[in-house]
Amino acid sequence: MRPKNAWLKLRKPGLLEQLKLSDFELHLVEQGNEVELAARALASWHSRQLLAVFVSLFAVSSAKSEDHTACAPTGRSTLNLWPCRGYSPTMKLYVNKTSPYVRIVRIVINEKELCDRVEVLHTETRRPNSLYYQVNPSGRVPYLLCDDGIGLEGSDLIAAYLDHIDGKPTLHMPLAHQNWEYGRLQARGRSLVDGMAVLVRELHRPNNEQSLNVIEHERQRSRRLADLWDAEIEHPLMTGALNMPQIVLIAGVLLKEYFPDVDLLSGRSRLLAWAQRLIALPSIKSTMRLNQLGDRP
Ligand SMILES: N[C@@H](CCC(=O)N[C@@H](CS)C(=O)NCC(=O)O)C(=O)O
Repeated sequence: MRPKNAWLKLRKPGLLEQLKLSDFELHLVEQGNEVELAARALASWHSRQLLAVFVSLFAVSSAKSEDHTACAPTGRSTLNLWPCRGYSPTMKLYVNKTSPYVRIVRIVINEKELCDRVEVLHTETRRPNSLYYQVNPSGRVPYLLCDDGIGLEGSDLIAAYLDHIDGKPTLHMPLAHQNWEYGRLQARGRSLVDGMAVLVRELHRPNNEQSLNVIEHERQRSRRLADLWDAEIEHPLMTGALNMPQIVLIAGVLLKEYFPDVDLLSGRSRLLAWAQRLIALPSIKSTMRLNQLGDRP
């Protein structure tokens, strides 16, 4: 079989029809799975994929596939999300160790039982001339390289993509009129995470480069927002089935795993009790280093 035919079937079926193929070639093209596999293998020659492989192998510091056993079973049955039967995954998720945005995506991957379909690759952000910038020019993580070579940036988009991949989103609610509450809570959680990300970045710059104004501004913002959450954490959307507002907020709270100086839980007993309930969930626990918060109310 000329491999081009398999590619055409997937990408340009109209063109394929115009080709003169032998019966044998037609049989192969019509066979389905094998053809899709061949087409996928060819599609993987897409330059970004090649580059990604290169970066994974040579450039990304401590590049190694994450141990997939870290994926937490949630008890839900696994659905066949992939158009191609028997096809092994090629989605790649670029991460660093500490990012709350990465944690958001990793919780979603666990919840959706997609661990064996997403390869997790560690990179080091904010490094001059990193080869990672050739995979994702913004240099940010998380970054999801889909199997067709399209890259998605932004934890909100990646989480939505992965939640919808099976056509049965469980973590997102459509922003219809009655769901403004859901949108409001998610935005407030993001507001907290965004501020804390700025705070920890500033705190970990060399002393002579730190801005005390920024640090103080973000510290005060995070305290105000944490107080608000402590008062509102028993909202039904924050205590019911796991959803994006909860995932975003817990990712902010869990920043303290790596940065103890941004603790939101001490002295906020409701928020602490809520966080303790959430970290008991396998999909969240498995993203943690220590599996505990170590706080007193
Ligand atoms: N809004 C983005 C934020 C992503 C982001 O800022 N990630 C940080 C890590 S916490 C990063 O990659 N920083 C590297 C850099 O700024 O070069 C998201 O939701 O994913």
